[in-house]
Amino acid sequence: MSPRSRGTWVLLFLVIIATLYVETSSSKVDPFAAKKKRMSEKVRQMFYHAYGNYMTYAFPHDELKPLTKTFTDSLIELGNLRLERLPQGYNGSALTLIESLSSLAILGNDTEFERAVNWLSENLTFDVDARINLFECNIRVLGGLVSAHILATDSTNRLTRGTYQNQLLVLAEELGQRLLPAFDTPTGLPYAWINLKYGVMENEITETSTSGCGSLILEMGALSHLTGDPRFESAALRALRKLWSMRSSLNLLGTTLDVETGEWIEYSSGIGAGVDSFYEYLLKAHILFGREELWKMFQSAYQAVQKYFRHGPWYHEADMRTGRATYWQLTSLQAFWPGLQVLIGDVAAANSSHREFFYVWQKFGVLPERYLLDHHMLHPTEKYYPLRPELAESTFYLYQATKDPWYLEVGESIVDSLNFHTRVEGGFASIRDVTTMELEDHQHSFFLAETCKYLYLLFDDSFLVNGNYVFTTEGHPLPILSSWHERLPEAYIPSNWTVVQREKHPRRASAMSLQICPAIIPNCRHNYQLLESACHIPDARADHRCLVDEDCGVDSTSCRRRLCSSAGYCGIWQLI
Ligand code: DMJ
Repeated sequence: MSPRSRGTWVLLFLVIIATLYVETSSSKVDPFAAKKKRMSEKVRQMFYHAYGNYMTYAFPHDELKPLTKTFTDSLIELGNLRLERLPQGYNGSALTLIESLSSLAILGNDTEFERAVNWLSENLTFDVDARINLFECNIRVLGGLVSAHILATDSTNRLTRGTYQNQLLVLAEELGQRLLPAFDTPTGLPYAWINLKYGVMENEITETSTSGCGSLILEMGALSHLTGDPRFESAALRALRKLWSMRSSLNLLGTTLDVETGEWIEYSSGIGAGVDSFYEYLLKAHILFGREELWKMFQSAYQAVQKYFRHGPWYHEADMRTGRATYWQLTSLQAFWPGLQVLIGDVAAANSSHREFFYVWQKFGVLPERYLLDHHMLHPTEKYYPLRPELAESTFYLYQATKDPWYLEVGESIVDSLNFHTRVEGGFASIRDVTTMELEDHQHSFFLAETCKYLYLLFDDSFLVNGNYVFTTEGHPLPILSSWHERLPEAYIPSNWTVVQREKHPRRASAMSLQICPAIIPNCRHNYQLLESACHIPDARADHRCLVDEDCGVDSTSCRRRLCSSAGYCGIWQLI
């Protein structure tokens, strides 16, 4: 062999060794890297299929009708089941584009993000005769704008090429000012409806929901911090405090109330429709703004939920006055709850509920809107699935907390179902009836803001290395900044991160866990890993007996996990 060809062979050999080294070392870092790459690519395609069709057939109207390839100006319909008093002159506010901004940022699409920001800056106006739902407009439009403004000005991103001059914040502030008159009630509880041009209409409906009053603080608070105008945060905080003061002696709230009298209208409530994001915002606003007061409210509210609504892994509804069960129903919206539990470190409880929701997803192919647990049947009129994100959201949080690859399987199954059942040529269509899989001509904006985003983040969380974010109830990220905090929660101080035994690498503690229990209990009879829990839940009721260990929570005095005995009672293992 000539020296030259010997040299070629040596070079080839070295290349092969180097390639093998790179492959094995990267698979050591993450053995699921290839799957994640494939799946994140698939979700990216889904997002662009939904987005591209919206831009082609519906923009600048609000939402896409994917079957007929046309549009709906649905901002004025959201939350309005009776569709009464719809103004004729409203032509949409590019709702889906606004909702897509933070997803475009997460996907790293700087060009499209900038194009969208420029269009909105030049064309969007809120001086329109549109009677909108305060809650929906706040989480979708205000949240979308505020989050995108922060992302556009974040120096770690390069989403706009020096052309950005706070235009989104100007729009957000204008919208915030138009929303403020809704809070002008004797109680401080806001009207559910307000006309963007004319304010609260004469003889406006005075009924609103708990989430309608209690899920404004993230967006309004962020707006105050960004503009220096305290009115937005004060209005939202006043409403939240008033709402909390209306709780029963059991620390339960109802579902609907009258904003003028401050009286409850619907006393039954759960963790689903009309209430869900109230719980979510107590915790997330505490994380974002560091308000101790909100953490205390959340703790009491969370314990009451676990005590009065929980039945094993399921959650039913109960009367706020007596705690007695009212409706035994699983609803699609409840599936966000495990994600919230992850944020407080109640991972075991989150996992067991999440498994049940996924079981129902698998049974029907998607999550039906309402399932009657006591009759083992679908609700006769709520058999639909409007592309909701909640199960994907909880799957994302659980994977972040555990890195258990099973959640990647769940995510893949959700992606496959969505593509199989809901993808059409003109976008993604809602399902009208999960028993027949008949489609409905509507692609909700939250499919782009949340469903695609959480699925993408499940498989590719590189966006999160830029910093810590709180995701609003509509999936818009808001960064956790020390300057927005009255005091930084201890869990965010790196020197306070706990090290969990049997893990080589330090793991960041969950947001709240350090306030409650240490993560390691030495000398346990069984060497199981202790999952820290923020709340220590006593048995739900006298007759409640456990089925699995996860039903038992953590003992509040010893901070040790309780286990379920074979006779069905919760207890603590004795030390030996
Ligand atoms: C979203 O608009 C928000 O998540 C809201 O809090 C309730 N659910 C829808 C999507 O299902």
